[in-house]
Amino acid sequence: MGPARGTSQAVIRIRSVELREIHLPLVHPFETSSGRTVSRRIILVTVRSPEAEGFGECTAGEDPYYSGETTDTAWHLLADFVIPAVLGRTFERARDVAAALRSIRGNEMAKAALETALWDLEARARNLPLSRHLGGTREEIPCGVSIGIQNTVGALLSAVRQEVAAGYQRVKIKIKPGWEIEPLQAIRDEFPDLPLMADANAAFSLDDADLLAGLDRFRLMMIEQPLGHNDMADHALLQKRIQTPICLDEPIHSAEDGRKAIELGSCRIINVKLGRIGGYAEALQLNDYCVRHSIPVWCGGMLESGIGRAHNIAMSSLAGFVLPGDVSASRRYFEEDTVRPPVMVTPRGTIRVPAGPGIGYEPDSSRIQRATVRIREFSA
Ligand code: OSB
Ligand code: MG
Repeated sequence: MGPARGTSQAVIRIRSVELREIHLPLVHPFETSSGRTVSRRIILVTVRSPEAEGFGECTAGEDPYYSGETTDTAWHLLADFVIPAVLGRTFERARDVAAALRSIRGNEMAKAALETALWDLEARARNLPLSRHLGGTREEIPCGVSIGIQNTVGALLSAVRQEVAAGYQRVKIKIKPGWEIEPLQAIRDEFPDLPLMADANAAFSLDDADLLAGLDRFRLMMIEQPLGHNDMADHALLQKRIQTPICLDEPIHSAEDGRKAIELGSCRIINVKLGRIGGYAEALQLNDYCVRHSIPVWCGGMLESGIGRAHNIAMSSLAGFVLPGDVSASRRYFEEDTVRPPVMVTPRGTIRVPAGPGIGYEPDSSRIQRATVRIREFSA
C-alpha cells in the first residue's frame, strides 16, 4: 500500500499496552471434528500512543485442537515476548511491526493480536476507516455462515433453513468421518443450488480419497482442510483425484505458505485468517499474490467477538476477497457482543463496511468490564 493520506510523517509511539481476558458464553455450542466450544476465553489488546488508541483480539482458542496456540499460551507470549519487543518503540508505519516480531517463531495468533491493534491505532490516528487504510475497495462484503456438527440431520437442516432465510449467501458445514455424505445429501435434496462448502478440520487421510471423490457429486464450492493440519503434500495428491477445489486453512501461517500451497497444487482456494497468518502485513501480501494469480480467497472465522469480527470485515474489503467469508452477525454467537453497534447482516447477506475511523466499531466498555477476568498493563 502507498503512504496513507492524512497526516504525513506520522509515527506510532507505543506508550502502553493493555491485555485483558474476557469470558463470553456462546449462544449455541460450536462443534467441529476437532472439538466443541461452549464458551469463549478471549484476549483483547488495547494499544495506546500519544495520538490514538487501537484495539485487537486474539483468535487463539481455549484448547490446542485447531491450532497449537491457546488463550493461555497467547497470554504468555504476549506478556513475555510480543509486548516487550515493541513497548516504548517507535514505528514509522504499522506495516513495519510484523518485521519486529519475526524473531518470535510461530505463535502467529499472539503476534496478530498486537499487530492488528496497531493497524487500528494507525487508521484512527489518521481518521481513516481501517478498510481504506489497508487499500480495501469493497463497501459491502458478502457473508456466509459456518454451521457446526449437529446431533441429527434434522437439526442440521433446520439450522440451514434459518441461515438461508436470514439471507446468507453460502453455507459451510463441518464434516468428519461418518458425518459427510448423509448431511450433504440432505442439504442438496432441499437446496439444490445453495452455494455450499464442507470443512473437515483435518479429519480425513489419503486413504479416504475415494470417499472424498464421492463428494464431488454435491457440487461443493470447495472442501476445506480434508487432510492433516500441517500437510501440503497429501493435499496435492488428493487434489489430483477429486474435482472439488480444495481450500486450505490450518497449514497456512504466512503469505509464503499460501504461495507454496498454490504452487504445489495443494489447494485452489485459500481461507485467510488474520490470527493464523500473524496479522495484516502478511494478509496484504497474500491478498496481492492471490489477486495477481487469480486465486480466490475468503475470510475465515474463529468465533471472534466484535473486535476480531470488525477486523475481519476490514480485511474482507480487499480486492482478493471475492468469496463470501465466515463473517456473520454478532447475534449468531453472543447475546451481547464487545462492540457497539453489534455486527449486523443485511437481508441480502452482506455486511456494510463501516465508514468510521479504524475498525469502525467502538468497544462496549461496560460489556467488556463485566466479562473481564484478568487485566495486565504494560507501560513504557
Ligand atoms: O476451521 O474455520 C474453521 C471456528 C473455530 C476454529 C476453526 C474454524 C472455525 C469455524 C467457525 O469454522 C467460523 C466462524 O463462524 O467464526
Ligand atoms: Mg477451517
